[in-house]
Amino acid sequence: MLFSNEENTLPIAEDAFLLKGFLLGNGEALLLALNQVVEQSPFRFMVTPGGHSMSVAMTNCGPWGWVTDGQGYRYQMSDPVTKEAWPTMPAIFMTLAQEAAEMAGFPNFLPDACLINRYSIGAKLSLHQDKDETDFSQPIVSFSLGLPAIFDFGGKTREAPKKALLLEHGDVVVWGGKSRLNYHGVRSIKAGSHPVLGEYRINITFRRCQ
Ligand code: MD3
Ligand code: FE
Repeated sequence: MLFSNEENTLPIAEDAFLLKGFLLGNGEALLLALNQVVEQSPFRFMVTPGGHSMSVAMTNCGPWGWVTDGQGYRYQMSDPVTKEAWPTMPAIFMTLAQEAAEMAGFPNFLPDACLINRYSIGAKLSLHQDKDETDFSQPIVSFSLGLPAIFDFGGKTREAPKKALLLEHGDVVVWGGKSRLNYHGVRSIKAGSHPVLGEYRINITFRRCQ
């Protein structure tokens, strides 16, 4: 049975929910689909507009992909490495993202972008806001797989107090409405090994960017 009760839907903040273990049972199918995406558009270390190489390796699937380079942060329809369209979003990604969004109170989520982040041990994502999208009424859905991470969930300003959240293999978070522009970041991944993903954490985020 696909997990469908409410006792694992944990409120984090206004309009933000942690769906604990939501992906368990679909792990293998998700990883198979992920491998097909990565075969077509491999993980790469993008460069920030300031010239720093990110510690998180990234790729995308779906119509639009998030990229950063010397020109800035943006969504684009072609992969700058392959010069081709991004791989199609696997049906299992779309289905699970929509089910999760619906559980969190966003019944009409239709993502057009899917960013895949790969963290090796020591990789981190500094505190930031997600604001390269056009419609902030749409939520962001995030899948966590592999090694655990401590996620810092902040407020509307960089200085606002932060709540630390443990994100583990199989967890999904849905962020929308009043939480959509909150600052957030991922602390440096601790050494460890996951039975399926080894020394990696994978995070897959679904967004409506256009
Ligand atoms: C909270 N990724 O790719 S997504 C990102 O674990 C990113 O790789 C994180 O932040 C990761 O931009 C976690 C969780 C997330 C996404 C959007 C948010 C949290 C958010 C927007 C508002 C508040
Ligand atoms: Fe983010």
